[in-house]
Amino acid sequence: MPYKRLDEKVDRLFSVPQWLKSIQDLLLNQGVQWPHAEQLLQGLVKKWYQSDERMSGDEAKQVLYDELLQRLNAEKIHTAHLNGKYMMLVGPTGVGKTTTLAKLASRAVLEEGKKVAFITADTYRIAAVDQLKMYADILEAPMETAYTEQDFNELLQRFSKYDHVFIDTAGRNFQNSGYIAELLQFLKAEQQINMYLVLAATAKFEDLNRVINQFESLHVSQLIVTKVDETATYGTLISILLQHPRLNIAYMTNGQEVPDDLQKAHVGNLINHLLGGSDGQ
Ligand SMILES: Nc1nc2c(ncn2[C@@H]2O[C@H](COP(=O)(O)OP(=O)(O)OP(=O)(O)O)[C@@H](O)[C@H]2O)c(=O)[nH]1
Ligand SMILES: [Mg+2]
Repeated sequence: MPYKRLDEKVDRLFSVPQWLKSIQDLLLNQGVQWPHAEQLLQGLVKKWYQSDERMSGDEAKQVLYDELLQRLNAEKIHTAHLNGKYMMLVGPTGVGKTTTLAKLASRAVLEEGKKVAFITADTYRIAAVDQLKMYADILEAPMETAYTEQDFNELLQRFSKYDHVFIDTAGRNFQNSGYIAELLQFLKAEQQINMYLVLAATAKFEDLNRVINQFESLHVSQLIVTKVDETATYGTLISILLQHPRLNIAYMTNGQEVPDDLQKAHVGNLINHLLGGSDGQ
């Protein structure tokens, strides 16, 4: 009967595939922000219609995987090579800047036989200088403290023959606007300094977003994401990358051990973790 068929059609128009709700829950529970989740789900529903409503839940996850892989193109998350001479780590308090600096330097020395030096601009806490000095001593690398902009410039010169110079900074409350002004002073140095913004994977989306916006004037494009071992949710990170297309993740760290807990960041793995799969695809 034509009327019945029309009814069925209307029903179908307003029905959604059963897996949609569970994928929605998965994305939201993983911390993907609603606007991003909504966009991704709309894309899936469109593909479902195009498949004559035959797409299964597993197929939908594969479509989502491919979509995210394309949007977070492989260059977004890669293991950076230490090609710059001067590397400076900045970011909020306690995220793991000093520990990560030690990991990067140790890898450069132990795996590549590079000559490294350290500068710390963290004169805020006495313990901070000692912490970096301990790693420098283990690596038999020089470490100096920069108290002023002039010190800093002199140290850059002094270490100019080294393969890599790792520069540690004091973590500050990112809402303190003086902090950014202080960092800008360092960037006035003649040498090209590669700045990395260090963020913890455990932080909330709104806070990460605020930190990134706060650092906008420094034109940082490289992120280091720490404490990946302390979270089981990756959606926040995915949303951050979708929200800020200019940002790359250069490194990820997954523990306190120096130098072991420096992770190869791979976009496929990150998406697999998000979708609840295992490593690789
Ligand atoms: N679980 C875990 N802990 C980490 C990781 N990276 C660093 N930490 C720990 O986080 C704490 C703070 O690390 P620091 O390297 O001192 O952090 P920071 O950013 O230099 O801190 P401030 O200089 O005070 O701003 C230490 O207990 C580290 O061992 C990580 O990837 N996973
Ligand atoms: Mg520190």
